[in-house]
Amino acid sequence: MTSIHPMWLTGDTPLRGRTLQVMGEHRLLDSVRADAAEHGLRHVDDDGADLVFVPAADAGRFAVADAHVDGLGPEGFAVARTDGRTVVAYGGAAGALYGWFQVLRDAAAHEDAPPVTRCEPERELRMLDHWDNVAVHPVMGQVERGYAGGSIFFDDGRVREDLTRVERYARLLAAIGINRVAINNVNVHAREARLLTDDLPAVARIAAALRPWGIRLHLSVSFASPMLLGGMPTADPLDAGVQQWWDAAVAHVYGAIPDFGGFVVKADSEGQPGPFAYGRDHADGANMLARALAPHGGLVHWRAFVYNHRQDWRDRKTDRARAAYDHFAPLDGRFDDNVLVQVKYGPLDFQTREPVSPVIPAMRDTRVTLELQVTQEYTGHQRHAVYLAPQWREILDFRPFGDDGPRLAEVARGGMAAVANVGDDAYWTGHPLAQANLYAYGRLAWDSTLDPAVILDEWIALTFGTDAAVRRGIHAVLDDSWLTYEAHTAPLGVCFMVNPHHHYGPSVDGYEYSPWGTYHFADRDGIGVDRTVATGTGFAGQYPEPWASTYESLDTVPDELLLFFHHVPYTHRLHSGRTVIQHIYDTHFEGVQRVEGVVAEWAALRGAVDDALHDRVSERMSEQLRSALEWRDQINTYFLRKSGIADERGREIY
Ligand code: GCW
Repeated sequence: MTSIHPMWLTGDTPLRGRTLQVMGEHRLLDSVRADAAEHGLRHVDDDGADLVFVPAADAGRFAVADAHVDGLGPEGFAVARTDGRTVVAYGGAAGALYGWFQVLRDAAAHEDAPPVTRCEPERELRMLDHWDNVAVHPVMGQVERGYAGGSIFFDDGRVREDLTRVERYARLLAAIGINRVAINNVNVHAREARLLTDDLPAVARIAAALRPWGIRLHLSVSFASPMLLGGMPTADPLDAGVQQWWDAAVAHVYGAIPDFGGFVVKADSEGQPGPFAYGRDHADGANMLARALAPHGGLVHWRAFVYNHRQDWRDRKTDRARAAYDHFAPLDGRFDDNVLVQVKYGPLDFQTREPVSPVIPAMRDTRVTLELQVTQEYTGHQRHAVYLAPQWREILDFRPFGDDGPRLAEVARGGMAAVANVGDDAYWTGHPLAQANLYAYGRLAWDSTLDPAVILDEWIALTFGTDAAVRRGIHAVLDDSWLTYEAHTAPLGVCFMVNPHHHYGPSVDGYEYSPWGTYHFADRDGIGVDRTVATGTGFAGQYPEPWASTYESLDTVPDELLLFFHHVPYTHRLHSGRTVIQHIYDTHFEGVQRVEGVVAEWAALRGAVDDALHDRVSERMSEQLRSALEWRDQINTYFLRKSGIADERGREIY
């Protein structure tokens, strides 16, 4: 194995040399003991240790007040600091594990921690989905939308023999509270389908590498498995033979992996098989799998990413943004309890800026899982430094029913999932700073109210230590990076404008005459997609109030989403006071200037961080700057030529 540059939890902590006592018996407590030993703590067997882990029920013995531990759930913990001693009272063994990582976080920060920290995850399901292929796919490679090398699980057609890297990964994930990992791509090709059957012994080895860190393994499966693997003539979910096939397959999986998490399914989507072929709907399909899994405690994550990807661009009625709602909202209430309908945060596809998907508030009687994308498919392929936590916070903070209603984080009751961004790259994520996104995702899945800047502080301290210049510099690079990326790419929520297939770099009309349903309709007079109820596709009407009216009207639609909802003339004036065309020019010039500033900030950190890491980031940054210029010039030129309206400030456009 090539050397791995660790992510967080790398450095020495001031805990080295301290004594530790862990009370209780459980394999997760053994993990705490082993990890603490690795961090230089010394185990002792008396009550005098510096750091004590104790079941909540016995915490009184260490003078921890009942109020701090009352009702702690299985993953909850309280850290109490008294007289130079730290006591972690845990609800269950997983709570001890998460408590240990809290202690490490606090130690890395070198700041005075509060006397008591009580912590429980906001949601039970905190998942990462890998889009890793077993065999190298001719177009998509080893990892679909992966920008960090090969897969840590698979190598050219098989599960890796050496899973040391997976063990390290699992520990890093435990440190951010992730407890479920789906190991393979939702596009399940013929080779990958066999993970469910022939490969079970090897999959069980991966599960064994994840288990010590409290992580359950999930598999993406093909809906057509009974045909692909079982030689059956059909995969009809209402067919008794098909149901029996799944029952047996699932029983087999649990024989090999007793704590198996369940299935992730992409059905009737972008060419994947599904229930539509048999005239059945998605509830029929999902429930059939759910019933096979239920006796074993397994779950089905059933994706709502269903739309017509063979659309005719001439047809202005069909709107891809509407599709998930049209398919799924009518099924609300019909899904079994162990089905989670997994919905991408926006109605299209992980764009830099989209409104929140209306499917999530529409399905009040369904456990909806919010799906985010950590891998930077549409945000610069881990060549651009783009910190996504601010975007995720906006999504999580969205109140679908208005100011008095709950946040999206509460409405999506089925937990959180996100597409992973790591690979076998020496820095795990290609761009070393992209590690911050993985870190932030885990922390927000645990507590969606954490401040992105505070999360970044944690990551910096755990990864680089407490040097103030490093901390300031990385904040300068990352804090506003999402808005910077938005500034120099597709304007005002219009989406796409990327190169087809790989999705990197500008191509204003790349998808304009394609079957994928992602259009912007720019002509000489204006741009944008009319999704109003009054004159457009009606998508705005899929929202509950107040949003349906807010998005419907030009008077109230937020500037950043204007072109997602409306087709307007270039001379239309935004709430900001600028015209659309001037906004396009200004933001693209500003965006590039901001990237130039970021490059300078990073250059100033030479010598303050490891040289090789500095080189890697610098190399990515030259590409980020080149790419930002390319975006600026193509977008500005395109709209100058279309509109014939000059830049008020007379800057150079081609
Ligand atoms: O974002 C798109 C990607 C596909 C992906 C699909 C999905 C796994 O371009 O590569 O397929 O979404 O989410 O299923």
